[in-house]
Amino acid sequence: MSLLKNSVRSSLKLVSNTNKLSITNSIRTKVSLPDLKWDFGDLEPFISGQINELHYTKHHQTYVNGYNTAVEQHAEAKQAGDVKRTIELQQHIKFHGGGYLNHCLFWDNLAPNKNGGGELPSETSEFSKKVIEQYGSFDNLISLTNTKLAGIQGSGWAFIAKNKENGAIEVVQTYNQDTVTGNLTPLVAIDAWEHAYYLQYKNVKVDYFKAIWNVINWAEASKRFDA
Ligand code: MN3
Repeated sequence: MSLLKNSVRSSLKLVSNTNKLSITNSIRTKVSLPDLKWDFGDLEPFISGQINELHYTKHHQTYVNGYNTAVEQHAEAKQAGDVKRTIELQQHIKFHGGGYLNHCLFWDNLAPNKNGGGELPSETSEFSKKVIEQYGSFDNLISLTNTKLAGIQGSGWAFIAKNKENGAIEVVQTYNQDTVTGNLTPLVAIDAWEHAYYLQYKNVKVDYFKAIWNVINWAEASKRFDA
């Protein structure tokens, strides 16, 4: 996955500083917020500009920072031989790393109507043909995804994903910031955390799940399917 080009390759140099060990970032690459391909207000009326701005500048930034910090602390704990702390920090890496990746996918999964958001992919595309073969229609695939989204108790995500082993399209639901890994390539990632909709949709999250398909970037999903 191209997102992983940003992933951290820790190259930590331990520097002995009298009694204290300190770690310097010699070649370490930190992850950072991706560029957005649209303006915060471009997804209105389906997702408000205020939500997008907070979601990107605050929430996604928190995962970026959390991941960078956890990776650094993890390296320190490992170096110090602190197994308990190493395990704890792996949970942080999983959570913040998942949050970082999922939101990168999410932003690219959305597009304003003026840029093709909501437009189904060409019927001749391999992606479209596979959706019709397996689900009968995009409406059915969307409906199944919305059912999975509505069933999330607490915070989580739903993904339309491609199983690389057999080429099948699957709908997968995860909790917290868990992402899809292994044989699954995410095609569409939808954020079902309250911060993704509450300012606009309040308690009626199913209206957010219905509305978001108006700005789904199916061209991006099709590109991921072909990759
Ligand atoms: Mn979110």
